[in-house]
Amino acid sequence: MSKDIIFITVPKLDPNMPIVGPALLKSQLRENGFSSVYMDFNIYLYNQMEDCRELWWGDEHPCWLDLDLLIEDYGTKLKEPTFSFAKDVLKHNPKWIGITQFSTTSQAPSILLIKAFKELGYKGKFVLGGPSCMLFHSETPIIKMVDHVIYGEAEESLIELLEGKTSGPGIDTKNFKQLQNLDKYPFPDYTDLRLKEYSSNGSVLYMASSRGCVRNCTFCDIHAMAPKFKFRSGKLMAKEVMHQSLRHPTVNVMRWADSLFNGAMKEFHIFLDEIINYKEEGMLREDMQFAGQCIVRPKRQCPPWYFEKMAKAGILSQDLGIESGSESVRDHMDKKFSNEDLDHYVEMSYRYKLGITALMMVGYPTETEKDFQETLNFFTKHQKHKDVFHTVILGGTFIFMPHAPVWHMQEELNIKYNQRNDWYNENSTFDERMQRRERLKEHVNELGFKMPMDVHSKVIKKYFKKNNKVKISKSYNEFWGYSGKSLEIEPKRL
Ligand code: B12
Ligand code: SF4
Repeated sequence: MSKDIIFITVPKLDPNMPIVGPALLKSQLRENGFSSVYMDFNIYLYNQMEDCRELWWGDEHPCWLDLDLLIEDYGTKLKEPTFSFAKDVLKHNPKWIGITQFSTTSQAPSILLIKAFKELGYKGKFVLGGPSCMLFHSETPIIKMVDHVIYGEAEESLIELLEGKTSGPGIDTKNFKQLQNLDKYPFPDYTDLRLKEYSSNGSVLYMASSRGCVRNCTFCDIHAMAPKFKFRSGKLMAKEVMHQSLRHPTVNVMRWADSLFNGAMKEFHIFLDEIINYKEEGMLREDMQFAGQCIVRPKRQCPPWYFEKMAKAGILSQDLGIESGSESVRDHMDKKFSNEDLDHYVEMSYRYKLGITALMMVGYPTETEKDFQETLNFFTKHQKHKDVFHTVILGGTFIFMPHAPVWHMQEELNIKYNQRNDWYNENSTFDERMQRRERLKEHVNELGFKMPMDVHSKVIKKYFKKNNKVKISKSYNEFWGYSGKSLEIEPKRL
């Protein structure tokens, strides 16, 4: 029987678990009378291309970002699995194929798939959606290959598109309507996927309980996708955990796919209380744990009992956007927490054995050498708490994201561009930022903190450094897909 739409996710995504967006859309479509299947090209390739696992190391292997590189370095290996996956999709005889653009890595593999579908004679329609569509502009190659793009949340607009509307909020326009009541929407449906195929062996699943963020950090573009912070009720979140746990008994970690899980404190406490109750009453497995991104809140909002309660409910890991050890850098970023707040957060997490994943950012435009030293000092100071840090993630070095507030501050930050189009000011050049990143990596390693495999400097040497075989002529910023052209249309909210 023909399906209305097949949702496809493409590399590069974490092979541990599927993303939640298409699973949410699947259940929402079913409630509105449309059939769909969720298929994951990312995990399919990951399992088929065992000898190319380096493509999944780190966050952004350059080949996923550039179609020519991808074809040059991996084309022969990709061809067979791409076509066989495309054939599996077409067995459903879909009217629509919908491909998630999760990050700028999604475009190149999506183009390969679209070409395969067309070669195999697919005559239906293509629609794209997902966070990185907000970076599209008139010259984005993939736009010309598809029928429609949904910008922003798609729960309502996708239904309108499938019903035959070809314009309206979010349909081929960055102007979209934000959802007002998240409690209205059904739980994500992952039943099309075989969770055992993921690297976590089916032990981790995502849940989405909020959209947007209570902060407005200068370097972040979350407000382009969700200008207002909206959240589900704590009771419903806890019910979702129960629901997924019954459907997928292998799952013992639920991850929030939220910008932060501690945005709505009242509902978060209700959630924690519900989970503690469920566990005490034997309704939920005792070893169910939770992880996700959260913010460092001011000390006065975080008494010891708050951490104790999180530990009791099973919070396993808190991904904390620490970014910098320098208060003045963080103040410019608008992170809104002091060194005292941060020290308290780390100490309390240590006391109650709540894991921390430290998300760091090197080379923010106001970061001087002295500020950078403070980041080194932060780790020295907390070496005694290192066991609580599950991992320290350095990310890349700072790049300007279109739609992020700092994009519009370039003049006041005295930002200039060199011949290669890499930014610099009196505080750092591209090379200095790379060196700082290396110094931080060495320092953190020497102090004994855990870090994931880090391929960043290898990538930079191979693709960007002078005197090496230079494959890329774009600037570092442009290469990751972040260009001012995305601002041709600034998202306006309806
Ligand atoms: C979880 C997460 C991750 C996880 C990814 C897990 C995985 N499996 O790979 C981790 C931590 C690894 C990660 C990494 C990165 N992430 Co991230 N991440 C998120 C986060 C917090 C949640 C995403 C999510 O699931 N949201 C919930 C669901 C419901 O929303 P959604 O995915 O947007 O889906 C909705 C719509 O987009 C749409 N939709 C989705 N799919 C489809 C498909 C079709 C056909 C249609 C029509 C619609 C549609 O409908 C859905 C329902 O409304 C978001 C921020 C956020 N709050 O959304 C950032 C976010 C997506 N990440 C972002 C970035 C930049 C990154 C990194 C590049 C960071 C870095 N520098 O290293 C890396 C790169 C990822 C990669 N390719 O490897 C940015 C993307 C910005 C942009 N404009 O593109 C975001 C928005 C955060 C931000 N503002 O900075 N990330
Ligand atoms: S706290 Fe995180 S998600 Fe929120 S604005 Fe800051 S960086 Fe973005």
